[in-house]
Amino acid sequence: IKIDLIPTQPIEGQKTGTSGLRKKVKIFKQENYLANWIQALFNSLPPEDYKNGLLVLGGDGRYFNKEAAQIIMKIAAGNGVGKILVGQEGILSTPAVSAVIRKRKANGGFIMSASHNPGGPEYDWGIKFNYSSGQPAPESITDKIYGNTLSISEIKFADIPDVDLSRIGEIKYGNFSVEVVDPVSDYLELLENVFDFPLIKSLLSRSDFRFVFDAMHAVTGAYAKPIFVDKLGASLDSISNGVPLEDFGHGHPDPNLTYAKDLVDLLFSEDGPDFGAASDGDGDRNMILGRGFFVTPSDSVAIIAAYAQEAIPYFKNGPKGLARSMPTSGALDRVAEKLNLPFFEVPTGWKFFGNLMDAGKLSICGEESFGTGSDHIREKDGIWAVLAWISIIAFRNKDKKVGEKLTSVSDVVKEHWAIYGRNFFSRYDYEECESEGANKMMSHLGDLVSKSKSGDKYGSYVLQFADDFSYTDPVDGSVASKQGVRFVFSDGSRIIYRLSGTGSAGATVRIYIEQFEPDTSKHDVDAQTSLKPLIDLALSLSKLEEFTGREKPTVIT
Ligand code: VG1
Ligand code: CO
Repeated sequence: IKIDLIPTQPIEGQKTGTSGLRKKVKIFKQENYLANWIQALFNSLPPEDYKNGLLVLGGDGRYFNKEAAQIIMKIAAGNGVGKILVGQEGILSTPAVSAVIRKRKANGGFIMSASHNPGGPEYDWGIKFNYSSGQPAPESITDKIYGNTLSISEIKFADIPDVDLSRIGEIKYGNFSVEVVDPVSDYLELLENVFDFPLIKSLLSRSDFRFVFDAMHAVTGAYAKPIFVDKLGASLDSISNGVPLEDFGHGHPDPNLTYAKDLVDLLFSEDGPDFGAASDGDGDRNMILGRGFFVTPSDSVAIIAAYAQEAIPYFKNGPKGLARSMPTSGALDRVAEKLNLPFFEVPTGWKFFGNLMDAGKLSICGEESFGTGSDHIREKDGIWAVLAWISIIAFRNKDKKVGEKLTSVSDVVKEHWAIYGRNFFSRYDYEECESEGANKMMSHLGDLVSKSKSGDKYGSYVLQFADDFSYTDPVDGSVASKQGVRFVFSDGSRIIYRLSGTGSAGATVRIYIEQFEPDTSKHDVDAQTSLKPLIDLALSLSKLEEFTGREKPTVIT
C-alpha cells in the first residue's frame, strides 16, 4: 500500500489524564488533532510492539467515533501495523476491548470513548490506548506520547479507502487488513467462563424476581439484550435505553444517583423492581440498586469479594488478593483482613491495578467511582459487576420456592455491615470550577498538610496523619505522587481532596468523606446525616466556597 507522509505541527495540551485523552469534540475536529496524537503514539512504542502486529479498535458509539476510526486505521496501516480487529460499526465496550486484546493475543488496542462524559457535537470525545495484557497504557508510555506530541512533524497515512464497518468479515489492503468482528461474542464467551450462567438464569427467569437494566443509550445497549435477555432469560422489557446513540439521547451516561435518576426513581417507587443496574458510556462502570436501596460502590466491591468464592466459579479457589483506589472506603480492607488476603491501596484510575494482576497478586478490585472488576480482564467491567451481584442474590436464593420471601439486595448489604461494620461514605463533586480557584484551594490544602501533625484537633476529630498520597508500584517500582490530599483521623475517618483528571473543561473538585461505624444499631442512618459533621469539617478545612464560589456540589454520591 502507498503511504502518504503528511507534514504537521505540534499541538499543545495533548496530555492524557486519569483515563486517556479527553477533550471537546470541537477540539478533536481541528486539523490533525487526533492524527497527531495517534502518530505520536506510534512514535512512542517500540516497533516490535506494532510492526506487522495486531491491534484492536472499538468505542462506545459516540459522535465522531466513525470518523475517528477511519483516521486511526489509516495511520495504523501507515505505520506498518499488520491487522486491525474492529467491532462492527466501531462498537466495543471498554471491558470488551480488554477481553478481545487478551483473547486474540493482540499487541494492544484503541478505545474511542470519553466514558461517562456526555457526547455529541457540543460535548466530549476521547481516546485511550491499552497494552497487550489489555490494561490501560502505564504513565511511562503516556508520558512518552505526550512528549512526542510536542515535537511531531509528520504523519504516516496509508492511502486506503474508508473501511466499511457495517459488515462482519476481513478486508485486505496489500499487507494490511481489517477484520470487522461482532462486538459481543468474545466478551460473552469470557463471561460464560467466569460465572455460573445456569445459576444466574435460575434467578432472572423467576416470576417473583424483577430485574431492570438501564443502558443509558450507551455502549452496553449493544450487550444487554444478547447477554441478559437472550442468554440469561431476563425479559425484553427489563432493558431500558437499550439502543446506543451518538449523543446518548442527550443524557449524561454516568450511572449514579444524579444522572441515572429515572432508574433510581423506579427502584425507589412503590412496588419497584427487586434489582436495578446501570452502566456508563463505555460500559466499564456500574451502579447496583435493590428495591429502595442503593449499594455504594465501595460496599459493592467488598461484598463481591466476600461472596466470590461461593457464588462465582472463576474464584472457586478464592481470590488471590484484593485492592481498591485510595479514596474508596475501607470496607474492602476488612474483607481482606478476614479472608487473610494480600491487600493493596493504589491511586485513582484503573491503570494501577494491571501490574498487580499480571503478577498474580490481585483478583478483585474496585473504585468508589462506580468501577468494579477483576483479573478476568484489565479494565473495570460494568456488566461483570451486575452479573456478580445477580450471582450473589441467586446463590442466596437458589433453594427458595415461589412464594417464599427472597433474600434481597438490602438484606445482603445489611448482613455484611452487621459482620464487618459499616463504612459510611460519600463523595461531593464540584464540576467545571474555575481552574485558578481550584488550584489555589489545593495548594491551601497542601499548606495545611505540611503544617499538620499527629494529635492535632479538628473539632471533635483527632488527626492521625495528613499527606498527599504517593504510591510505589510493588511490581515495577514506579512512583506516582500527588495523588490526593488526605486527612486521616484517629477513629479511621478520612477526608480526601482531589482534582479530577477526566474532565474536558475547567477543574472538577472531588471531596471524599468516610467514617467507620461498628455499632449495628446506627447502620440504618442515612449516609448524609451520619457524615454531616465530617462533611462540614471538609468544607471548612478546604475553604471550598471561598476558593471556588460554589455553595453546593454538582453531584453527590
Ligand atoms: C474518574 C474516577 C476514577 C476513574 C476514572 C475513569 O477519574 O474518579 O476513579 O478511574 O474517572 O473512569 P477522575 O480523575 O475524574 O477522578 V471512566 O468510566 O471514565 O473509565
Ligand atoms: Co467508563
